[in-house]
Amino acid sequence: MSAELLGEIRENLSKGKANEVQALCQKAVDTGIPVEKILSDGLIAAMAVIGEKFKKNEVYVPEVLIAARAMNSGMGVLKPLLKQAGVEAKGVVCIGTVKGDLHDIGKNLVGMMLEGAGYEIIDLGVNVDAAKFVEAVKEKSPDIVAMSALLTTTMGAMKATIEAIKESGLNVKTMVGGAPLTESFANDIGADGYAPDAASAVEVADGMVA
Ligand code: B1M
Repeated sequence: MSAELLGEIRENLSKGKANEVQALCQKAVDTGIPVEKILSDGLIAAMAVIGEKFKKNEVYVPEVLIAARAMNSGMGVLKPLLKQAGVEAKGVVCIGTVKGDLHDIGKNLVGMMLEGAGYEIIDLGVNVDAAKFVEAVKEKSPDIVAMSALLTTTMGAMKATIEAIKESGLNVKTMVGGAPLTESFANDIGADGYAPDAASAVEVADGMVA
């Protein structure tokens, strides 16, 4: 029964059926399946499959966004119960698109995939300058600062942000990504990690908090 229900949650999430995922999560809770199990074997497992398919170009941005929306409606049921049960997020990620850059579709996708993988996401939005990242790290003590840039002209803002974080003496990992970036650029600016796409961002984050 429990395995069947979790399978139904995965199947409906992968089809982006938000209402069904929400109802099935509620049914799973009512049936007595532990909330952590519904999260890990239902929602997170399904998002991981979507992430892998996205990486292989078997599904595209719209499907990922629709699946993430379905995941969010399931999370609406689980979140308060996870809090009550004292279940900790895998890690906390402060994410933002860097100064001068207003592109947020990729950044949002990365945030959704990370959330789907069990991270708490603090979204700082777009056009985020170094001072705002530093302030967020001081206030929220995240494990990872994740920066996105889509313009060659804003890649330099990542370097400035990493330098500002280091100068402030804050102990936080930094991850960068976005279409114009390369791994060698990420290394040059002193980032702790680089991910070419949203699914890889989860792998990189997992490596950082392990
Ligand atoms: Co703009 N834009 N845009 N744009 N735009 C590009 C990026 C561009 C390549 C188009 C082109 O000329 N061919 C070009 C940049 C050229 C360059 O510098 N290399 C460009 C330009 C020039 C501009 C303006 C300057 C245009 C102008 O006004 N003259 C202007 C800049 C505004 C600003 O930011 N200050 C501008 C404006 C806009 C819109 C507002 C109209 C809109 C953005 C809407 C929004 O985001 N809310 C827009 C869009 C939509 C695009 C394109 C068409 C699509 C970008 C996108 O969302 N892709 C883009 C051309 C293109 O890519 N075909 C273009 C889908 C998204 C899922 O992919 O963001 O790459 P992406 O994210 C991926 C990975 O990169 C990675 O994972 C994601 C999922 O796999 N990733 C990370 C991203 N962040 C990550 C962070 C990580 C890890 C992975 O870790 C932290």
